[in-house]
Amino acid sequence: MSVKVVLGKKEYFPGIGKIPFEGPDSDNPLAFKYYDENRVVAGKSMRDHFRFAVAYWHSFCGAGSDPFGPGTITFPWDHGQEPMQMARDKLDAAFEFITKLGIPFYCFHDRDIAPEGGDVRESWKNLEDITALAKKKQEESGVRLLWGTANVFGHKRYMNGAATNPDFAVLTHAAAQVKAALEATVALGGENYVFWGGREGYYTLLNTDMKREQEHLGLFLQKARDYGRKIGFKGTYLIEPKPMEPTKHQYDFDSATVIGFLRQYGLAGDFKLNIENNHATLAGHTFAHDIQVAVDAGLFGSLDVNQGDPHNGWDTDEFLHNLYDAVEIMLVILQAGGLKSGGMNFDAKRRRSSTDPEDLFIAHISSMDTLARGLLIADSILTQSPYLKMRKERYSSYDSGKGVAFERGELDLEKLADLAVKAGEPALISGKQELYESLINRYIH
Ligand code: XLS
Ligand code: NI
Ligand code: NI
Repeated sequence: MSVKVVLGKKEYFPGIGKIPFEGPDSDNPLAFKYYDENRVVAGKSMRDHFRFAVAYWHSFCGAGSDPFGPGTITFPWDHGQEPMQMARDKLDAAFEFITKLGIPFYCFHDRDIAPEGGDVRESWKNLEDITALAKKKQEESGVRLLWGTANVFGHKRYMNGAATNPDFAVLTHAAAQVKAALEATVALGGENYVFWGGREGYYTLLNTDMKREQEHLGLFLQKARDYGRKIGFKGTYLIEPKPMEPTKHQYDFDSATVIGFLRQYGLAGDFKLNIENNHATLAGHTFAHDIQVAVDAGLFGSLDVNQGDPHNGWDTDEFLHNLYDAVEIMLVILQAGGLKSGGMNFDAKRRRSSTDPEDLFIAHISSMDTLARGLLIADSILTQSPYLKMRKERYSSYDSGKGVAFERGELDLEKLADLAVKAGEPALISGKQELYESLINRYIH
């Protein structure tokens, strides 16, 4: 791809302007069909429902390499210049992309935006310098930081983990990175700060003291939380569950596991969950399930939207394009009262063979449209269909008589058993799964 220079300013995506909303009848791949940022649905604009964010690492760093071959995508901001110059060019390109797409937020790891230096101090300086530039870019464009994080899994020193590394010296380097990433997040007004486990987990129990490693993780997160609060971070800390990859057994396995961990270490007041579709499915759950688990615990924070391939078990990080998934999650999110300080971050990459610059736009547009359609359909199901009534009806035996007394905790086991003796065998009540499924499908049109 070529770079255009207009009035001394480089344009990294020439020929592509601001992405317009053209409606469902449009054939233009570079226009929104359903995502109309100002359209109000269920009392909120679409912009506010989704709080979409671009993931810096996939969109501007990952050039498509896989275990079988190197990258395929040529980034015009990467032509062998020295690392800090490349970071500055990449920042320009990123803000051009985000602004043209009309997405309100972005997310990054420290190493996505600024290169690792020769030692801790140089790495800090690099991040500080780029943070100052990013701040200007945010002010000029109105784009905001949904969350920052530290990449404490890529460098070889983290091969046995970061906060759970058996070597204390490695843990201190993770602390140095998290400290600086928290400072960058605060400087940029980040609304959340994410901890994804990275290599916090194990490959074999033979060489692993799991209890000790998890205690270290709990302590590390407490210290990180305290430092963030000390420097003025008022946002939400988020843990992102994932069951496996890179380690065989990641400690932050799924929503339920992380909720237990947060409560055990006294973190539940400051931390919530950042849930990712492809991680939930790797854990054997649906995206909707893991979101609902977090909602029910009062710990639903934010989402990494993507999807896996239903026919294999890999973390393929595809752009979410499955409408059924979108409807299912929007049903859960709408009933939960929507996203608060969280958002929907596109933790997704275009396929290795999608090498045209416009493919990065199309990938985001397609996913935003899928989710916008999911919102419209879910809203109709909730407001126009008998869905909620049907589900409530299933539990109506607890809404009167002895059922109410049970829910109030007034019936002991003996009294409950007496009721069974008196009433005899209950009539079978159908769960009606197929009826629910047909109802959802009727609204997908
Ligand atoms: C990797 C994770 C990662 C986090 C941020 O699987 O999804 O990208 O979102 O560290
Ligand atoms: Ni992921
Ligand atoms: Ni993620």
